[in-house]
Amino acid sequence: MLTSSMVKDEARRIGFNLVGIISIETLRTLPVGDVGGVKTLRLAEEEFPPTKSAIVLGYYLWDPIFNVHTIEPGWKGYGLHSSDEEFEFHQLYTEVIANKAWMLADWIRGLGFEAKPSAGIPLKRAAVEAGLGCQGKNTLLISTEYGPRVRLGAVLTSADLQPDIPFKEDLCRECMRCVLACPTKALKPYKIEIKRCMVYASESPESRDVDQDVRELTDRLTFKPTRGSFIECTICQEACPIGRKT
Ligand code: B12
Ligand code: SF4
Ligand code: SF4
Repeated sequence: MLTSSMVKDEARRIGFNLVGIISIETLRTLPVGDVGGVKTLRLAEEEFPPTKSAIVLGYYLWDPIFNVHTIEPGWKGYGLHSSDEEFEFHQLYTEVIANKAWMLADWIRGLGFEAKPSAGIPLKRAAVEAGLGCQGKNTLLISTEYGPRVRLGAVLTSADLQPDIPFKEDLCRECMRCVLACPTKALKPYKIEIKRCMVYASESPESRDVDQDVRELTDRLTFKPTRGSFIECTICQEACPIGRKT
């Protein structure tokens, strides 16, 4: 037998800071499809047909270096978001989450159930449904304990687990700090103009659909530790007073 509480204990032992569970019925209600040419989000069952539950996971980003992004040689000339180009890039937080999510999936498989990590479902909405927090005015998942400074992941499983209660509160209230802090004015409350986000611009160095002012601000404000790497913008995360530790 596998219970939600056993899964949560193991996820925390592996190092996840937030854990919640949603049912297949809820997974079917999450919005999927193309997100501004950046990623195509998919239904959990498309990602992993045996899915009966998703374990939604949050990992606290306790050091800015987690946001380092490196692109393998040969990338120049290809935006990361160009749909018809092959490229190889690495983000430290993605590697850490994937590694830990595989540890949880392997543990579940060892108990006789099927399980697979997924980064392809809409993770912010999944996290709200799993009770981890609300979506803030910067559109990110805001948890009471860590604010937006968490990276999200999920493990899909054939185990039929007891789901959590969705998060209903709006933690932002009158606050507007993230919206006002964004240098490129990419944010309106609860909405983002994707092509004005400096993360999109950094990941698409050759793209012509990035406005000139956004390109200039990205070049000026994005820290590049080496020729082939950059630290993704986190200004709208850092601006948030909720869950700030330092
Ligand atoms: C595409 C994408 C991007 C794109 C587009 C961003 C976006 N907001 O969509 C770009 C490249 C710009 C981007 C940038 C960043 N990203 Co990103 N990104 C994603 C990805 C792949 C999908 C996001 C998505 O679902 N977009 C679809 C849109 C429709 O969803 P939405 O923003 O939730 O829109 C809803 C709201 O606007 C809401 N809404 C609209 N009006 C209103 C009104 C009210 C009142 C309310 C309540 C809601 C509401 O309804 C919309 C539809 O549901 C996810 C990974 C994943 N698999 O989920 C990571 C993800 C969201 N990104 C993440 C992060 C951290 C970032 C960055 C900080 C970069 C960084 N340093 O890591 C920036 C932050 C920019 C920002 N403020 O959003 C994390 C977020 C973690 C968290 N705590 O939420 C994720 C989950 C990745 C991860 N594995 O952790 N990202
Ligand atoms: S990541 Fe940076 S550029 Fe993008 S919305 Fe947040 S503050 Fe603005
Ligand atoms: S900075 Fe303020 S408005 Fe933005 S997400 Fe945090 S609490 Fe909400």
